[in-house]
Amino acid sequence: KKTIYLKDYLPPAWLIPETELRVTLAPEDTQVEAILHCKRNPHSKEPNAAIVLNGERLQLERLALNGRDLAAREYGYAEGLLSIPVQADECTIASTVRINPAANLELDGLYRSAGNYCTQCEAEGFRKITFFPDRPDVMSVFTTTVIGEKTACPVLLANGNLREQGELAGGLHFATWHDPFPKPCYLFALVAGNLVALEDSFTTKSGRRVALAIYVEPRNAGKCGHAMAALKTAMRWDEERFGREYDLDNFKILAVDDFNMGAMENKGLNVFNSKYVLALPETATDTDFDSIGGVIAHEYFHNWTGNRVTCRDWFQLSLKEGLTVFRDQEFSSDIASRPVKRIRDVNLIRSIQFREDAGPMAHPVRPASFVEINNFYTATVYDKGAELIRMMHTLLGEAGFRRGMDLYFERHDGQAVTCDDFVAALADANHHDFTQFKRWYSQAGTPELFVTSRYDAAGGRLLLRLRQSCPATPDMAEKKPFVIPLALGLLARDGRELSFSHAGRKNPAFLTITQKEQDFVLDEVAEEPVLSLLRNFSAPVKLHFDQSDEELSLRLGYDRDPWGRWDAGQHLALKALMQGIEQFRQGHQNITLPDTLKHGMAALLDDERADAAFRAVSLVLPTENWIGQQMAPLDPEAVFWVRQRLRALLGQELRPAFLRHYEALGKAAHRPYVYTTAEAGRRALRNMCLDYLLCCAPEAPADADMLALGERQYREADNMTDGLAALSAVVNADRERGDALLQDFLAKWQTDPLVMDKWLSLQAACPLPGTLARVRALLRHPVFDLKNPNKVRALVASFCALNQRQFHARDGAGYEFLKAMVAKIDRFNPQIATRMAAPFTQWRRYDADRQQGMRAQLEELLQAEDISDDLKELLEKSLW
Ligand code: DPP
Ligand code: ZN
Repeated sequence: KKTIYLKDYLPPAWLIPETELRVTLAPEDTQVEAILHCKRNPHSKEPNAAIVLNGERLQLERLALNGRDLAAREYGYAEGLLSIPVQADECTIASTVRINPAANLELDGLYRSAGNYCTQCEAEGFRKITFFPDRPDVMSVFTTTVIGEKTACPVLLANGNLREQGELAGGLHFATWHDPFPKPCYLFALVAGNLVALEDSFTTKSGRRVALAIYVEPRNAGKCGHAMAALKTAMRWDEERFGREYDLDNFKILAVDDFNMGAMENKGLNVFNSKYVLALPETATDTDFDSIGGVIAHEYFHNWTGNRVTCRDWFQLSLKEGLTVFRDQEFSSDIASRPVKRIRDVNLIRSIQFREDAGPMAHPVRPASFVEINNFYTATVYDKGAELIRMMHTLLGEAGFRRGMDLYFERHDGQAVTCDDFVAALADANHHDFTQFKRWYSQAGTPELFVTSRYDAAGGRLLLRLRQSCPATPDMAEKKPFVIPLALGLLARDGRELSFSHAGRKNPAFLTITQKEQDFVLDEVAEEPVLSLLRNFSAPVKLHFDQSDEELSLRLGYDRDPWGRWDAGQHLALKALMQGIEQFRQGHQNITLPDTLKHGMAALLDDERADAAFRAVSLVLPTENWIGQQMAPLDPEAVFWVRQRLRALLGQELRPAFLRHYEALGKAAHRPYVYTTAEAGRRALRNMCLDYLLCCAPEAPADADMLALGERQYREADNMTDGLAALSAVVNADRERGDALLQDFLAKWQTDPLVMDKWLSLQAACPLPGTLARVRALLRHPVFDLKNPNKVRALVASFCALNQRQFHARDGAGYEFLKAMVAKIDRFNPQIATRMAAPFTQWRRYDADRQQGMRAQLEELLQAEDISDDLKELLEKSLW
């Protein structure tokens, strides 16, 4: 497969205004008959072009042009492209192909999960179902007839509204679905099988009734209530916040256990990983409940941002993903805790996206080239993409942003467009110039912002000196300055918010940085302030600004921006961690806990003004990933050791406080379990206390009383949140006691695949010695299945990406394990294999031995025969 470039984009030579499909299902031999109504594109730059259709793994039985069968010499077929010369400007192409869904283990195209049929077509799966111009700028009105056995497939679904259904000879039946909205084929979906549905309805703001249904295997009936409630909340929210109403007669969701991604927004027929649908208090944690709400909303919001207005080409993926992530973030913020949502999202950006941006796979939010598009469903395209939307929202304000969105939909409904078109709509609706801002779309790498300040007491002025730079990335050496909205506030030494003015404006929420070096003067500053910079993480940059422990403590206690409080705490902790790491590397194991950190954390724990969820998330020390990014070379053992040691010290030295809150929060519990923001927050804080209480220094034995506390919570829990938190705390503290609980958990839940994912993941993430041997043994456990992506993520990714201490063990056994897994999985599911290989891309950040260890595995993988294009792209870019 060759590299393709954004600059080579050409409009399609042919359009397909209408498509008729007739799919006759059989596990190993499904027949797909397609009729494509084709028209030359008046905007094409190739006036006499042949019709070119994509097709892979298809067994072609018949090809006809305007009703006449074509002989093999009348068309060409090579490397997945079928080319049919046509003289006229309009024609009809009919094809009949056969495919084998049962053999489809890459889970791309039409495949089987638990005996049911489903499809995944984004990005390029439709070409594995039938011959078609498989590119998002060819939008077609689809009419789909699904034919299946009445007994095996009582339910037959496709996109759109039901037009007809009935019986056929031989125990078969059919259903014909018509989707009136032209769509690219990546949004096509077909579902069939023995399914049951939770049904409901939603009345739109204009009074139309929409039938809602969530389809699952019969054993999962009764687990869809939360997903359904979330869907209805999301539908209402999109009407209220963005004025977007749903457009079909029905909205259907299918949940399957075998799915490469989280979920897929096919028009009117979303297909979901069951992880993001199924939930009962006994089987799902509060975090699961949260993410179900977020993903249901995300896919639903795609109906407008992705489906009604779609992408011109796959370089524009962030057009729909960045924007839809922004929308789902806003949804979650509006229905639960805005600060906590922001903190979680920023943690993801710093831990995952910044690292990606600094590695060999770095790419701009709108990539300029790629080999395999599946490799670009990344934190950069999704989450940094959402940060770009958020910055534009900041620059325009809520009302201006909404005006821009309205103009975007007005201009582009029914079209396949670009990120430039989106930004132009925001700009035109507000007469705002985003020309320089757009560098965020084309320049990869994380900008660094260096700030110094000087207070001029006589003039009551604060002078800010700012400098920005952006490291080189593999695709680009020199970066031009970015537009950076820097939100800020000033604190007095007693914690009050201080007022100031800038350029004649009173207390502006942010300054707009546009130059490489830029000075700002803030006036009317009554006393020397403590600065709160980058409030609410107003731009995805690394901020370098020296603040003393005292200043950070003040912000941790009093910053009016909750994100700023959290960030100050992270900063304070990071200073302690880096100091400890320095000592550890010099051979000292007796790392001590700085008083400022201890007192800051203690005050936060006791701060009843702040809600419990905020306190819980703010008590978490910086992630290993984020700490690791401050080090060169990265020493994962030191990072783990010192972080764990500081956690254990906090747990010991603040034990009375943690115990007091633990007891009080337990008494305050609502019984039985209810999932509400307040109750989830209370559980989060209580479980955070438990986690600290059970935390012991590396290689030190756990405290017997605290272990007993964890065991008691495990036994008494009436819900998965509390049960799993206790299980995890005990497992990480003590092998033997952990094993006893793991046995109990297995016996209780072995028939529930999603709960077993938790069981696997917890064991793989355990930092205690012996975990790799455990993981290897679990590969042969009956609940494990290498063909199931959730299982692979639970075991392999939890070990290789979450358990950095054991994965990076000096003997290289972790590397050997990952290589073997990647090689094995790549033979049947390249997308998952390539995702699993991600930890190897970071090899250059480590010491010479680990570098050598990882590099050798990358080279070995590359030398193997027949590796997928997906994996090959990752390996070549990593080794380059
Ligand atoms: N299904 C994936 C998502 O919604 C890709 N579109 O992000
Ligand atoms: Zn999406």
